[in-house]
Amino acid sequence: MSFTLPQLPYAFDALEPHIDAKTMEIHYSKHHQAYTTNLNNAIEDTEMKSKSIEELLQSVSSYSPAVRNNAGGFYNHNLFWEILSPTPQKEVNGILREKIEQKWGSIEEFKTYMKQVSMARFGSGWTWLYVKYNGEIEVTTTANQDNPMMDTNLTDRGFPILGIDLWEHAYYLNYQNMRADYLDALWEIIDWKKVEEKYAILQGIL
Ligand code: MN3
Repeated sequence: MSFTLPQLPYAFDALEPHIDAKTMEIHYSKHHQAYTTNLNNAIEDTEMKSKSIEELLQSVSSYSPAVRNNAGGFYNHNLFWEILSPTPQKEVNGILREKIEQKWGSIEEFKTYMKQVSMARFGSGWTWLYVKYNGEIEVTTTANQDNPMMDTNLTDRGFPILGIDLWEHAYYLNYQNMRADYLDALWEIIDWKKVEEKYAILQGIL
């Protein structure tokens, strides 16, 4: 099958002032579209066309760098748009809250740790809250368009439930070099309801 750019679930200007309309428009209709198109081109006329995006990522070490980069870019941005909202649930609730508090002490300490990890990523990449195969939650950062599902990732594998895009294309128009300000602003539009839903689905699988 071919992969299709998903509909953005809100207008380009819906996340202002935290993410400006022009950044959203370029990020979605140029960058995300390009990952989607390039992924489809890379798998055309191959056996990869019969695989889901998750299957491609979980065996990505067998494929070309074009598949790795564009399958990652396609999947990562799908997740990113999904967990952002103009009307987010800003509080973390339920079992995910308990697990975060157990591991990092408090939601604030968790956010501080996410920021620290994100600031330490040199160049482009992502920071993830993800669920390991043993069911534990963890935070990691990956380079480029990699993510924890990829089998190139030897120590940190699992399923992402929250991803933060650290590429300059995600924030440069509004924040220039101020990655820290962008990271702080994201908590205003991250919808924990969506993250909790993803966590709950994995609870049923793992
Ligand atoms: Mn991006």
